[in-house]
Amino acid sequence: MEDIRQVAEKLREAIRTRTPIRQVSLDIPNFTVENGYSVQAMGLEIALGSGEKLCGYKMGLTSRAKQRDVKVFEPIRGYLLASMEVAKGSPVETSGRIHPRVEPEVAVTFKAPLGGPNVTLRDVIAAIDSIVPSLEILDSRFEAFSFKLADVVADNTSASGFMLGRENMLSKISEIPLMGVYLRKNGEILETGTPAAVLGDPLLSVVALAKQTRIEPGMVVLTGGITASVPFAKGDVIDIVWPYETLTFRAV
Ligand code: OOG
Ligand code: MG
Repeated sequence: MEDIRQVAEKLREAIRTRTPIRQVSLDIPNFTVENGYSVQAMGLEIALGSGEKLCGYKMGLTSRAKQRDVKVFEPIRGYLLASMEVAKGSPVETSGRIHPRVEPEVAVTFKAPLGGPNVTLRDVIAAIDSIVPSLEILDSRFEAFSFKLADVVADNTSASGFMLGRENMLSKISEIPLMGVYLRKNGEILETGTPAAVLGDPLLSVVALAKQTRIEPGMVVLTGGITASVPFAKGDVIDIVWPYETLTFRAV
């Protein structure tokens, strides 16, 4: 489809100008999920061409809570750029974003390459460097944060930012699915959840990803939101509280 580059450039322009666009599927009625992944790949190519660095991948819509959140009921994958990372404790910029949201996730970093159609949970565990609490910042480039499956895939799964904790939970690997997490906005608890919400175990999300994509040593993978995402605006303070670490930021 010759519109692929055009759609990718429109999405990039939406990020640059902080102006939401119409859902692609409204204007291209036969826009498929496969077309969405082609747009996503083109977007990555354009980003790399302008000096951005790929630092990992993300899975999305891997929990029922998230699927209900955006009314799309299938897991999706996207990519992470180094420029998306916000250092732990740093403020999160709202000025470059359209309608940001935040969600708690489990993140995994890798010390060995991983990938292939027969990857197992055992292979994933052998390749892991660390498992850390994290949060993802989403910012759909579509009007009203509203999209179909193919649209959100094209839009790199709404990826906009992420923050990693420092507390490696690898030694507690079997406890992770039942480790509680809650999200506070300005002191008020808005969401609570457990990582088991993500496919029973967030590491199964990595298995699914590794079957589709090669993960390189040093990369980070976000396994998918555990709860629904929470919108935030300038001045808000967000805390994501885990048993071993709290991630906090102020939106500026
Ligand atoms: C789509 C991205 C989903 C997750 O963790 O489920 C996602 C969205 O909610 O805009 O990142
Ligand atoms: Mg997410």
